[in-house]
Amino acid sequence: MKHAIALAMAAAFLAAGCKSALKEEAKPPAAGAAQPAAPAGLKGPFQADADGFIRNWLFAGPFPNPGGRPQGDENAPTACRGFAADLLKGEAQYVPQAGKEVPKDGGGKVVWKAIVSDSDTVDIASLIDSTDDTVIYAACWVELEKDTDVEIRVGSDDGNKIWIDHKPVAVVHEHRAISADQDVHKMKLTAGKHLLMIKVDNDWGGFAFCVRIVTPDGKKAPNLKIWN
Ligand SMILES: [Ca+2]
Repeated sequence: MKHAIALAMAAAFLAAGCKSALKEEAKPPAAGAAQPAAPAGLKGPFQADADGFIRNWLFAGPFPNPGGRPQGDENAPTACRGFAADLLKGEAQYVPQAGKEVPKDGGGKVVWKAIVSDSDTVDIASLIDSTDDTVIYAACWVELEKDTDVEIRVGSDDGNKIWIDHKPVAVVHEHRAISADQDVHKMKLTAGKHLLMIKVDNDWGGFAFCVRIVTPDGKKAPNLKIWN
């Protein structure tokens, strides 16, 4: 069955003064959808924090993201070519792993590494030297003991794309400051490990993301374990 793509543009963001906003929400994966096999050697299990925020991640970046919004003109169209490009040469099928190398176009490479954030929000700017016009990937394995209705709640500065078990969940191409729960993705996750991958882009200034996994009442998902 084809996934319905919902496009929510303009009005809310224009009202909020954010002139370049695009949100696309894909239908979330159904319960029982195929889960990719977790590679051997994952580290964990780690606990999400008390509010369900994930602090243990695999991280790869920075990659170039040229063509962002020209400074001083918030109505200008954005290009953000790194955000648009598939820098992993197969994002939707990609299985990240600590130590895995990603060749960069034009030479050089980025190596996936395990990181731990000391707060709810992963401050990407503290992890890399070059933050303007760049994009990064982060990923982890989320394990649940039993089938659970969850909300994956995301915040990002600036935009993000997110995949669960290789399936696109949302594309949020906004230039914005971060706050918790900016995007809420409702889905049922089956028992076992699920691969969560997020791509975050930055035009300029702050560069950060946060992801938490909660039940529909906003409480940390029960028996949630994180692997990287
Ligand atoms: Ca920013």
